[in-house]
Amino acid sequence: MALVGYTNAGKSTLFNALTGSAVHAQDQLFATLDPTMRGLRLPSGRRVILSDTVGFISELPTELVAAFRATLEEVAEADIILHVRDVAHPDSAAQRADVINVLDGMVRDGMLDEDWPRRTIEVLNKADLMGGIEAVPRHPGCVAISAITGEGLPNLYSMLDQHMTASMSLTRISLDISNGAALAWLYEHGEVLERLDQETEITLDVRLFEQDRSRFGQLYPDCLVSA
Ligand SMILES: Nc1nc2c(ncn2[C@@H]2O[C@H](COP(=O)(O)OP(=O)(O)OP(=O)(O)O)[C@@H](O)[C@H]2O)c(=O)[nH]1
Ligand SMILES: [Mg+2]
Repeated sequence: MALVGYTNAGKSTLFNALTGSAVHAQDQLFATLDPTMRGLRLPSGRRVILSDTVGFISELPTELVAAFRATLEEVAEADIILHVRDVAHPDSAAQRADVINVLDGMVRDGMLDEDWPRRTIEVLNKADLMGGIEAVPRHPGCVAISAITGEGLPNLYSMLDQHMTASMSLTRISLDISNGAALAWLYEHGEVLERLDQETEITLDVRLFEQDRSRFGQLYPDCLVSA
């Protein structure tokens, strides 16, 4: 899961609120220079890895654009992208368009899959400056929060869970009982719903993201994978 957004939108503050870590949050441009990753457990018990990224900005000099996009590799690999927006900012809509432009540019350069909007949740941050989450106009696929006060975070958590369930598919996998590595991989990357241990093989019903399903097929071609 990756956080993207215009600079100063509150990505690092949200990162801290979700993971309880103290990544540098500052009211200045480009407070985050290096991407940072951290694991967290959703209230549902699901484990996810969250990465903070550098802030986007309009009018980035052309020669820096490629270097900037290269820092966003985590975004390309993320199953879920959280687009953090400062809804209280007067240029909020233009900032949103700038971020979308950068991501579309990555698609044109072959760095990002064109299905990124389907993997994206818009997080309307700084709702406290608008008088609370109820005062923020609602759109489908968006959730209003305040990373500072924590208001709206339960809604974000449940949206994440819904999104994850919707974008994972249930897969039946059979593997040899001696294939401990494949078994461990599935527990690490998927949600094992059923497991049947037989004499020579283990059959599992696992919920996996599409990307992980194809990764599993490449890593363990000997295992039988069916829809
Ligand atoms: N009022 C209010 N301020 C917030 C909220 N979230 C973040 N901020 C403030 O906004 C400023 C920027 O926050 P950061 O978390 O550093 O923003 P960022 O998106 O990580 O910025 P870059 O790393 O520079 O791209 C800080 O002063 C935060 O305290 C919020 O929900 N409400
Ligand atoms: Mg930051």
